[in-house]
Amino acid sequence: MQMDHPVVMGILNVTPDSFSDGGKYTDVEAAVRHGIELHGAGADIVDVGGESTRPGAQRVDAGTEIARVVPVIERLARAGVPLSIDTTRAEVARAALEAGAVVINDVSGGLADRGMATVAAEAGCPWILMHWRGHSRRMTELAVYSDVVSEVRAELLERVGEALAAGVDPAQVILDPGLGFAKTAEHNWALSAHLDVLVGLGYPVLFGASRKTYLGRLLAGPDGTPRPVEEREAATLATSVLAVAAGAWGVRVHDVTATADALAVWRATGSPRLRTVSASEKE
Ligand code: PMM
Repeated sequence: MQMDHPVVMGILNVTPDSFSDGGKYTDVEAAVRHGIELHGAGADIVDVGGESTRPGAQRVDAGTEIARVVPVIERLARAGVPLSIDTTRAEVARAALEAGAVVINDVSGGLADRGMATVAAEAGCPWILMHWRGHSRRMTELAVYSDVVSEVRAELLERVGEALAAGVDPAQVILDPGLGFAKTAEHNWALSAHLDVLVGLGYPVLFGASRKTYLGRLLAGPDGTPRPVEEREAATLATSVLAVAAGAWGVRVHDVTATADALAVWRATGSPRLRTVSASEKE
């Protein structure tokens, strides 16, 4: 699949309980309409998910996940929309690929279901390996690092090693720092500031900050109340442009129109790249 950098991935959660768009697209018609809208607005790929990964979320079974995503994927694929399947389950990924998805987006990087590597290797499709330490229920207690950037780098490399050993083509590997997954706001900011470390691994890097809690905290009102989810778009755009300027291959976002506009500005400015300032230069 040929996709020009930077890639815009539009988010389509077919779940009743995702933190940002939960409940909006649970009926197939509404989900298909929104997927077509995202594609029309400039999404290179639409990411369909049937299980919420927000902190503390309860898991659904594979059958429920498949029943949520497959009818939507079938219809959108028929309409010519390139699709990824956001799942940690091999069984769901397989059903989604059969229904017409062309990319696996696995927030567990293959850790949650060791069968995922076989599905990805057999399909020969791109596989997004996100940094992850455990399911949503346990995410908060797992957010412990002495050096988040080097630990995320090392843990992602382990995931890549396992994927390649299972026969996955290195050209199909895409990495993702997993903002908000077993990470505090401080961890997310450190990973954003040092995205070049992950980019330097040589694999495309996807960056997914869209509307996440740490942006709400950054923009909290004087009484400490986090900025509501629907008012985090300007901050999301800033993270997306900075990530692309730091070398990210793509961004995963809710508001595709605004993202496409912001990236048009970045392109018109000559696609500038951030220069990493080393510690010695700072002193
Ligand atoms: N974040 C969420 C879900 N899936 N996939 C990737 N690759 N990267 C992410 O950061 C990511 C993801 C959670 O956010 P959502 O509830 O808005 O989908």
